Amino acid sequence: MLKTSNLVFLYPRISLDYPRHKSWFADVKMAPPDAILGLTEAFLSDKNPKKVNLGVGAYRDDGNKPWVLPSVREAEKRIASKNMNHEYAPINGLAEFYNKSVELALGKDSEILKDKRNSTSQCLSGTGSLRIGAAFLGLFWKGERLVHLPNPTWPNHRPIFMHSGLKVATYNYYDPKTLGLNEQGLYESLCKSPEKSIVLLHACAHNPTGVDPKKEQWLEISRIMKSRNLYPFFDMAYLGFASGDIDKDAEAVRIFASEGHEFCLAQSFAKNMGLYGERVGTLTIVCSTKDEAERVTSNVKTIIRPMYSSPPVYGARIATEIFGDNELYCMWLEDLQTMANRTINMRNQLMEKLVALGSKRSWEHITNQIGMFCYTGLNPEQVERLTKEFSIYLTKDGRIAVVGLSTKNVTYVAESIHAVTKG
Ligand code: IK2
Repeated sequence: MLKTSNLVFLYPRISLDYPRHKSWFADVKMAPPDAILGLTEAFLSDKNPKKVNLGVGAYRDDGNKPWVLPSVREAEKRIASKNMNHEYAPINGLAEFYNKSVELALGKDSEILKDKRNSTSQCLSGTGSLRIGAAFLGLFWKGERLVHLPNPTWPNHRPIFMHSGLKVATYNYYDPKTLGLNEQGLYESLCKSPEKSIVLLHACAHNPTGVDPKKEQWLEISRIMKSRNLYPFFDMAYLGFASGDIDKDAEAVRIFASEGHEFCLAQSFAKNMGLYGERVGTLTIVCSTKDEAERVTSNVKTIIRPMYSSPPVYGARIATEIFGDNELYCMWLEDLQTMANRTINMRNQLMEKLVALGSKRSWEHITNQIGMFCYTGLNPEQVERLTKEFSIYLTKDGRIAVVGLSTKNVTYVAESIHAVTKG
């Protein structure tokens, strides 16, 4: 048996006054706060009772509270009554979930799905699905191919692709003069992209601009990309959330599918099911044959396994419950409508109030844009004034999360925007 005196003999250098190692990380510099999530921290420490958080894209009800969808609540009850176990999911997740997820995006009649040409895996929400997709492309195309991101885009896209060893460039997308799509610029950029480049496309409700191409424009984008031999990577974070109609929001992806493209598709159920923290999503890689899709999946698994082994099951079970029961599915479609309608209503109210206040600017883009965000066109100085003088938090590029507006704060927000933009 070991005595204290023996311990001193075995570990002679342990004593209370033994100096700690100086530091392994003394030279590490403070990293900048996240451009979006950092705003919430600043908002929380603000003492102004009128403060408004229009930074992060998370849906709020009219009382400015997070909203748990009634369909999700009901699915949770049903799951609880099943006394399920907590075993590991397979490496690429729950098949029942990911098969339904991709069906939602591509449609029930999808030829790709009939031919089983899809490699689909459950991943960690939209970000995780993009990250695994980027890692897969990086595995084969690192150092060879460029990824083209729209200018502007969701700030996380750049590091996601760069972490996978892919080089990143941008293509024209938004026109600050018209506050709309830079259609010609977009086509020109695509025509100039080196062949075989990867092109990141927002499937619907472009973040941050809320500006989406129309059907004819998607057809033209598809035509150019095919002729230039460019590889599409769709980011679908807002399916059903943008318009309240799944088929409408899936239009761009379905056009590319029917035009014969092979592509990557990252789906998120954060916004459309309100499952933000549950990290529910899928990555689909469309292939040319079933056999190729199986080989692709085997490689995707080799990326997931050393990263996080397998995805969490709870959120995917909720989604599966909703997909698998007609009554619950219809409830979810209504929930989508509720969120989309409240968002559209807030856009209308903000615009009407700015007009009623006598603003000389045109604010039509507020209602022309779609989805969770409005790209207001406010400049960095105006944004700074909104935050400093009025405690309204938004990203530096002038993006506001429309879902943070409510009947209680929309007048205050309109008055504050008017105050910093008049004169
Ligand atoms: N892709 C896009 C375009 C997104 O907008 C998001 C969600 N962003 O929300 C935060 C914000 O901009 O305020 C994602 C992907 C990823 O979403 P998640 O990983 O939460 O599913």
